[in-house]
Amino acid sequence: MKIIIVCYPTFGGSGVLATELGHKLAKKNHEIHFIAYEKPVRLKPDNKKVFFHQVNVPFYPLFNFQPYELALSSKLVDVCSKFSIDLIHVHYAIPHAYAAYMAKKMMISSGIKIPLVTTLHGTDITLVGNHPFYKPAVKFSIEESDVVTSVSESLKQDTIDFFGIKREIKVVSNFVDLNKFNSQLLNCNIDNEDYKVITHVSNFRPVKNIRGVIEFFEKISKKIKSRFKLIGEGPELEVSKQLVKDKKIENVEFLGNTQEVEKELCHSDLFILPSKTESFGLAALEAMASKVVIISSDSGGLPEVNIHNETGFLTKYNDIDKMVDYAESVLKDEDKLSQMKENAFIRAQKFDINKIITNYEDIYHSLV
Ligand code: GMT
Repeated sequence: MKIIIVCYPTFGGSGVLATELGHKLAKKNHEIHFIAYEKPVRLKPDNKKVFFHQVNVPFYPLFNFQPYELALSSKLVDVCSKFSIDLIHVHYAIPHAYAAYMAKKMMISSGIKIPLVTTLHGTDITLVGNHPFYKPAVKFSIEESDVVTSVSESLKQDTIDFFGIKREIKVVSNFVDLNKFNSQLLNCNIDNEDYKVITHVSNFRPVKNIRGVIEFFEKISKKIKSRFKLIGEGPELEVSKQLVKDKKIENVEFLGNTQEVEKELCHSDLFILPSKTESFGLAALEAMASKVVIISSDSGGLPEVNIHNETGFLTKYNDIDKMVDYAESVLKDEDKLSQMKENAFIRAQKFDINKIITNYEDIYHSLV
């Protein structure tokens, strides 16, 4: 099948998931055309079945805001006709689903009918999408897509509640490529020093509760000899670095964006994700695939991924003291730590890309 994937090209979860989906589909012999404003960060040029088409928005001084949706829908029409595309799959509703709806309409008038699949990822519904400035357009494009998927049951429910959507929404969870996170295949040398490694991965947006992340390490490092690795970049990165400096917290490393998060996770014991809202928590799933215990808030779809007392611990939002207590209990007990690490990996297998991808392929086949 010839499929267009529209996504954000950044390190954010939706872009990462869309790119990994495209790679896997290409390995299964589909022809994949990525469309974005830049080359997606995880896009690998190693498959002849993968193409990238950049959306350019020419600057014109009359426009206060350059019309990205317009350029995207024109690019969609162009790529569909040049490559005889079978289906468009957009990731993140704003503005991708809206632009794709317009492209579809434009093509119908030339006798071309292309189905549209929209995958909802999280903040497009829980934070940005339901703002009154966007809500009618987001609701409309959800209702007009041929199939809508959401990455968790929780996000599906939020979509129904926030937008009053009555149409079917299929849940297709986030997935992980287990081979990529296999410490043996990665030749991961775990040193036997007597400190524990704690990791956080995110795009440092306010929703990730970075202050909570730092407070957690400040407190746990007073109880357990540990090191902290923070991976990613975003609006709260500089504030976080300053906070660590001001509080004189030691053994903290900010690693920035990395293409090889697996090489950091394979040395980790614990992963901290105290987000205010999290539709699924792909970063936590990738940590679980690396046999890392998760301490997270119980918001959104996190309880569908991290199982309390089994793969890690869940607390109410911003209950950092409770998170520290749980972390201490597991980091002090080697048997419990190895059991929970193993449990995390077993749970991650439920979200193996090879299982989940067939759900998307079934959807595509039902439409084409
Ligand atoms: O985590 C982010 O802030 C990025 C965001 C995105 O859409 O790029 O991630 C969302 O989508 C991921 C992939 O489906 C989910 O695993 C994340 O939980 C979700 N983030 C939030 O809901 C905050």
